[in-house]
Amino acid sequence: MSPNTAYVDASQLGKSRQAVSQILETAASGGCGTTGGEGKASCGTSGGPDDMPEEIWNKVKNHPCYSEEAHHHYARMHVAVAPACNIQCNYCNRKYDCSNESRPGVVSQKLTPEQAVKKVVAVASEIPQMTVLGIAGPGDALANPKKTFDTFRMLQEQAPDIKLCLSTNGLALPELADEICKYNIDHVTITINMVDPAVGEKIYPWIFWNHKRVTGIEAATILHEQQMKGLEMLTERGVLTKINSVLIPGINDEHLIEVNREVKKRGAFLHNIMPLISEPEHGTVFGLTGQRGPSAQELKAVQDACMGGANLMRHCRQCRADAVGLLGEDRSEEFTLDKIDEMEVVYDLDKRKTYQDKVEAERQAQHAAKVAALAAASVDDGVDPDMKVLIAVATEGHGKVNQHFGHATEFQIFEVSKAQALFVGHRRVDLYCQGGYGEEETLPSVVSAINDCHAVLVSKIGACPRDELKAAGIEPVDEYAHEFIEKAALSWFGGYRERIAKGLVTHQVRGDAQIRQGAYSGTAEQAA
Ligand code: CLF
Ligand code: SF4
Repeated sequence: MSPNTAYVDASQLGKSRQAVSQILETAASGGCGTTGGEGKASCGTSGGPDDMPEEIWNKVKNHPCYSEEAHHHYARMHVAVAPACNIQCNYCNRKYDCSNESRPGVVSQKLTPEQAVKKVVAVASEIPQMTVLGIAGPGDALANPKKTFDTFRMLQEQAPDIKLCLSTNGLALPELADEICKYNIDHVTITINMVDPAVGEKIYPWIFWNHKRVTGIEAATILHEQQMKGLEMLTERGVLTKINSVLIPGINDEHLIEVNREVKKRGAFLHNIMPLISEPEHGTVFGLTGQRGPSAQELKAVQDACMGGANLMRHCRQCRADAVGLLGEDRSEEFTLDKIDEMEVVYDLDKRKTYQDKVEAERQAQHAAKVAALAAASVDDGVDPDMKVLIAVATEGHGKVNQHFGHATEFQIFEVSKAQALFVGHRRVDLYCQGGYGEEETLPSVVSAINDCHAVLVSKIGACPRDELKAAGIEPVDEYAHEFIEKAALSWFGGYRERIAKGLVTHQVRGDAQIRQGAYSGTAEQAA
């Protein structure tokens, strides 16, 4: 077995390689990556105050989903006040959380608006960097308008510094666009998987419209028209919109390039292309009919093909409808209703502001370190100037390499070149360290999740995983412990290039990696 393909299911990767080349061909022959569209070129979500008007910067700078940089430092929470839905998606099983905006397989504690507000205030007093409240299911926020808007209205009165955010499939959006503005909801996510009803028909078996169930192409056409109209109305009203699209190989993979172009035309601020989750045990139509999700490189190929179109979000964690904490961590179990009842809740606006000022200083230090590292990387070293590699990073937040290999339940993936250290995604993994000893059986799945990376940056790593990673062709690196991620990644890359220049290593292109579904998460395990 070649180190570059170790642990990856070959039949799966055969399909994915073909798909990746096809996607790249589509993009090269006129996809949004090459033709652009209206407005400025994509800068991803790593944009800073110099890339956008001040008013927009103020809306996104501490929203962990709308700013990639912010997601290392600021947290969000969801409250599950919206159980009903007005459509059916083939990737959703109503017994589970919304697969668009939540990790499936985890049942939420549904809340009344009053309970929800109490919970938000409790979380905000414990987690001062929690800046955003989202309503993202477990059904559709706008199919439950009274509960959704009551929650936002009451929260605004009690905690005016928290940003309000909602997620919807868009069917009821045009009728509620003005209501959204009334409550100062600055951020709305619309899940748009198609702009062609013929594609939509394969994703949505029915919608509930004008008090009756509508199916087939008619259902997909109505949904499409409502989504486009809703997006345009929000743009006209100055609400920032993010489009979530679920990438379903063979159904809408290449089509998402057109979706990107169309939503950009209508003013979408961000486009978040997420992998389909279709484990058979979730009982979804796609799960039961064997529809596979994309590989890591297929997902990246579609995202790359959309560069130049609507700005891309690549740091989504497909979180559950009652998630609490930084993206990628989940503290919802600390804030169940019975625990909140026992907490002493003090909502101190000044304390929150002081803490957030500290976070902002840390974030600026991270940004400055990145700028300095990029300047150092620009020196000509005689190695291919266009070379790019992927690097996996173990982090607990604060933008630093600060997690032990064995404690990671996900790795952040950065694409590093002389010109940038760009966050391009994350990979969930099974926890390797099981209370003091390494779980050898999980190592192959970890390697498989980061198999397309050249190195993994960690704060510490044991001898056994170190050897296994090396055998798979992935370099374990612990010399940048507690340094800022981009600086560490660029420094490692500089050293790697130096070794190539000296003939100590030969650069090899890596293989594909698997997107791990249903990997360990404390909450999911407890709920099971
Ligand atoms: Fe929640 Fe969504 Fe608002 Fe974020 S999530 S409603 S925009 S506050 Fe974020 Fe979670 Fe991805 Fe959603 S990581 S699933 S994109
Ligand atoms: Fe499920 Fe969300 Fe689709 Fe409704 S919109 S069917 S809750 S995934």
